[in-house]
Amino acid sequence: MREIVIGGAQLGAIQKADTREAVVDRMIALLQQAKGAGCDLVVYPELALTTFFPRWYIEDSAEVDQWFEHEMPNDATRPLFDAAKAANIAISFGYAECTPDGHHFNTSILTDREANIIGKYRKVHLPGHSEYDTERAFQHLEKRYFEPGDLGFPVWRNMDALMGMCICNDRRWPEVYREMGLQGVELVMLGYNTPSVNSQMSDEGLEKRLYHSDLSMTAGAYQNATWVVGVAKAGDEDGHPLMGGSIIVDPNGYVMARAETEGDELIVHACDMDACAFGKTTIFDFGRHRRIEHYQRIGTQTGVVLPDAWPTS
Ligand code: CDT
Repeated sequence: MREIVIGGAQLGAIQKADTREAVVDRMIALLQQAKGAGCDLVVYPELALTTFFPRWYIEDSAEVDQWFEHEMPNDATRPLFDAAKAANIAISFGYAECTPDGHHFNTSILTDREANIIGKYRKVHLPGHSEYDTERAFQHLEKRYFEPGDLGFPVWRNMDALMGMCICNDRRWPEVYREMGLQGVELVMLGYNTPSVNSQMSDEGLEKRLYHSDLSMTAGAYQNATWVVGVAKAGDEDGHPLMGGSIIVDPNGYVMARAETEGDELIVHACDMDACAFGKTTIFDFGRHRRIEHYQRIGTQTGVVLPDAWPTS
């Protein structure tokens, strides 16, 4: 048995005016709770250090820059790294990254139990739009503030397991899990900021949005025989509600732990990485069963190409 006790550290709302330091204090409080619960690894949400700023249309690049981190760790986040090292707990969290040469990514990092960063992922599927959209009830400007990730979907060896990351909207795309599944992934960690309402369909209920989130993660887990840990930033951020629904999913697609609130909340499960082996060596033994000669479109075609026109009779 290769057991990793995993904590999903859901964060409640972060207001525009909240400082990084105040958020890091909340993250450390969850880390201490996780230590008490025996956790080996704690997963925090997407853009964990700030409000979900892509809802705001900003033209001034200096104003945009305030949401980005130029190094990691930095002065604001070092106390979290120090606390994680002292607790001997590996962590993963998301933040807005500005690289030394000025590129902007929606990024997640993964550490080992000594707080060394051993993995970095940059969000590939950026939802939303890049210009102000008058048709929407609120803005979702990820395509304005970020470039698509340039690192693919790597999988790292950490804590005697094979670990990968993705971020929020990525969780809805089966290609993401399969890219990692093809590297033998046993644990996919992801954070999200998902608005509780659909900016383009006001009558869509929260229940449906939670279902789609669950559906995506449970299917990804089952079809790749991997654990999936999905962690929300939730709650009302300056009048804009984000849904909760953080879950830990086992390699059969069952939800083993689920957040009950939309606030700061820790969910915990003891995850046996060896539980991935059965699915990976039977129904989803990729080496024996995949038929890549029939999958050409997946790697070469982005949008839909319809078959030939209907026959005319
Ligand atoms: N952060 C993020 O990726 N959120 C998206 C909302 C999409 S609506 C434009 C999500 O898929 O949850």
